[in-house]
Amino acid sequence: MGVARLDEVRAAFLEDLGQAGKDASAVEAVRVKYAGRRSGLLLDLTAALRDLPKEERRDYGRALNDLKQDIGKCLDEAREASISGAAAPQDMVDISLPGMALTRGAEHPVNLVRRKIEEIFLRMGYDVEAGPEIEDDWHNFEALNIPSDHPARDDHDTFYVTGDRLLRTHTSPVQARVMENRKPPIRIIVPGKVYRRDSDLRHSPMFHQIEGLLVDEGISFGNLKATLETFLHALFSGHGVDVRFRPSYFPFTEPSAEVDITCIFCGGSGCAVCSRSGWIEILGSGMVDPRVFERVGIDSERYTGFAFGLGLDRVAMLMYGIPDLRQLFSGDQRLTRQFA
Ligand code: 2U9
Repeated sequence: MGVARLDEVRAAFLEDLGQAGKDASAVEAVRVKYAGRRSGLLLDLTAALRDLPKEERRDYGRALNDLKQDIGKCLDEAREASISGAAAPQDMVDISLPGMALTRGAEHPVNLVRRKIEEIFLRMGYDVEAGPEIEDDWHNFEALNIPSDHPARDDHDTFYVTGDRLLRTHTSPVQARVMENRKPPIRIIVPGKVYRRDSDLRHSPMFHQIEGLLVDEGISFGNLKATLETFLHALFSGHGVDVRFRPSYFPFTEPSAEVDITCIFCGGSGCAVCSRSGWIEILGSGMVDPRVFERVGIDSERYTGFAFGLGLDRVAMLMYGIPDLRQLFSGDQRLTRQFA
């Protein structure tokens, strides 16, 4: 016994550890043999301290502490090397396994509806236009004859960015911009995202609209009716819907009309979807108010026009029988795959 014995143990330990290499279980066995809490060799060496003559104890104790520290350090290093070296099971790549399949996505129902509508209007000679989602007060409200005390302009209803910048609350500012920059005849539809501070079962702070505008000489409410009837018959072609117009009010159109179709679920006899009325509201529309023409620099004596708007999300829900608006924005492929 004595310091010489410690040197022997140090040599044996290094020999054993060298043998264990990067094999994690062999390193663990070496740990148990030397530093095991119940029967490790270091315990015996510590117990031996008591039997030594007093004059040897100091040197022995110091050497023993050094040995303990060295063994601990070597074991830690060996353990780390064995984990990264031999690769833990979860890190192993079995290159013989088949690869991970990429799932095929499907077009979102809102985009399916948007494209159906675009195709119908493209056939009628309309262009598809787009514009900024961050708008200024003029194009979103002022140009459209929306008065300064209108609730839509309130902080509660509109997301303001800075100063007079805001997230557009409808796609109408795109039509205003087109009219500022182009002479009639104008025939456009404008699909896009719009933003309102509204969130519940039927409202989402971001939703999708498509609006249309036709401006030319001699355009009448008769042209509005014929265009929207043609459009709705094409969109709901399998359902043979009837179309009706009800008087309404919008700041940017005069006269204005809401447009209903016979319920596509009950055919007009009345059900839960149409609240037993037999009709489903589908569009807003009207003749462009002359004040709007004047604001965007179009001669309202010479030109007349009509405009309309509808919510794409609502139409997608109706057309595909989606009961909850939030499913449209869930990012869940189980929804989209159903309509592929
Ligand atoms: C200009 C002039 C007139 C666009 C119109 C509607 C009627 C309408 C709603 C339908 C459901 C919005 O998504 S919704 O909440 N829209 O009822 N929109 S007329 O009229 C315009 C647009 C631009 C320059």
